[in-house]
Amino acid sequence: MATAVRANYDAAELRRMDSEHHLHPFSNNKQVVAEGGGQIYTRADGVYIWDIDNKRYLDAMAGLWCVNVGYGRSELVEAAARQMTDLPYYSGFFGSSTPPAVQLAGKLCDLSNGRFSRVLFANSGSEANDAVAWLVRRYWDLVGKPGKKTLIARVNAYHGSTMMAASLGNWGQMHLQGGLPLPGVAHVRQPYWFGEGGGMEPAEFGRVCAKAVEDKILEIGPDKVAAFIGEPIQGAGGVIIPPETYWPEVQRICRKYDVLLIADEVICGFGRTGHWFGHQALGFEPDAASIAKGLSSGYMPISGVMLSPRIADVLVDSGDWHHGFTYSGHPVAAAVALKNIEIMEREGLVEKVAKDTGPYLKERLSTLTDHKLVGEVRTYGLLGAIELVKDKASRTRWDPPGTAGGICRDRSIQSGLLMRACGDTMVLSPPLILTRQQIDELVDSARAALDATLAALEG
Ligand code: PXG
Repeated sequence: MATAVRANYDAAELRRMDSEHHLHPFSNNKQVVAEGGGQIYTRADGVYIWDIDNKRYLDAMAGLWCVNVGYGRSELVEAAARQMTDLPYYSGFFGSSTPPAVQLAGKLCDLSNGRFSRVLFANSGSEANDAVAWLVRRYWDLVGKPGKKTLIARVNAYHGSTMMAASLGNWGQMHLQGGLPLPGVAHVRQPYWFGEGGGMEPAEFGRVCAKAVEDKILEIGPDKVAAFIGEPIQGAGGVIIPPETYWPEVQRICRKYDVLLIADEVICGFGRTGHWFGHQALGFEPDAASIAKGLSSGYMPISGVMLSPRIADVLVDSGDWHHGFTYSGHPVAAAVALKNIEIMEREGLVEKVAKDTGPYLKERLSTLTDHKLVGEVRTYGLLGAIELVKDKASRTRWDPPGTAGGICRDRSIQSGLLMRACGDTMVLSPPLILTRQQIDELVDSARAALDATLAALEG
């Protein structure tokens, strides 16, 4: 376990270089420069992380929704070191392979309970979604339906930052800033009951949102639609948990029109929902799934596309497959992912989320609904959302959006709790090792941040 950091830098110099040379992803870089550099973190252990000034935070986001087994896992370091010593790199191209890549592919298919039979590896969630778009289009070519090219996704989805992944997503300013979407992508409404359900019961609203998928398929023409893609629970969109009716109905519609169903499991996979995969929790059976983040708990970059036999067998039978990245199935990343899964199994982390900490987080976080700022609290496994509204009864939002969320995030960080704001929704995705005591600590800190936010808004 990491206790101290080897300080081979000068903090002031590091801040200066950050401000002068580092273009931060997804950041207001002007503000970073104005503040003389960004927030620099130097070490972490369990669910806690320390910044360069040695201040400790409870990382309620597990990095960016990924450090599922928590920080400071020396077993993962050893797995990486061992693999680097044996064979630091070889590719999966031209029929080659390495033991960890093979073992990981097999293990992942086992975890899917037979739903998936093959895995194509990549290095990030964005690459996985890019690849899955390529792959489903190729599938339809091979089965003699080359017209089926369009992918349907949802508004306020996040699927990544490559040109195709950002096209599939429809989040924040990405389309505007990237000159997107690329052709062949269409969007439908999201199953966001609190924000858009109006007077409808959740079950009815779920069916209405699923019907939007059917309407879009019919508008484009079933012979032109390749697939529908969605996160089982939208993450970056604000932890949007669809009504129970939604996914089974979307699946029925996709089957009816022979449209492939893709689950983006980048956040929902690997125990986050109390199941190995989010689709198992939400009750649907996708034809393909993209995975990343929790696959290696973020210790190494690795992602993949899991394929059902329906797609996999066609691709295999077709012979040559012209797609891949130098680091697809990187042996060090695969070795770390394998060890990460071994840790999750050995410590029963998925069951722990399902039976113990998930229900406890639900119970404790829902106590915040009495707060004047809180319109709704949502949880599923160890995913949580606290949605801030201007007026509870009418569900009136903040104008401009993010007014309350930005303040709450800053107050929360100041008090030592790392929470993220998606607009005015505070989101939580803590490491799966979080204990009941740490859940209490998290909820107490969140309430203090809400109080400080209210004071700032009313002050
Ligand atoms: N799909 C989903 C569902 C994601 O959440 C990606 C794909 C892309 O993965 P990569 O590895 O290419 O980043 C993601 C990533 C946020 C935030 O602000 C969320 C993500 C990434 C960065 C920030 O909540 N999710």
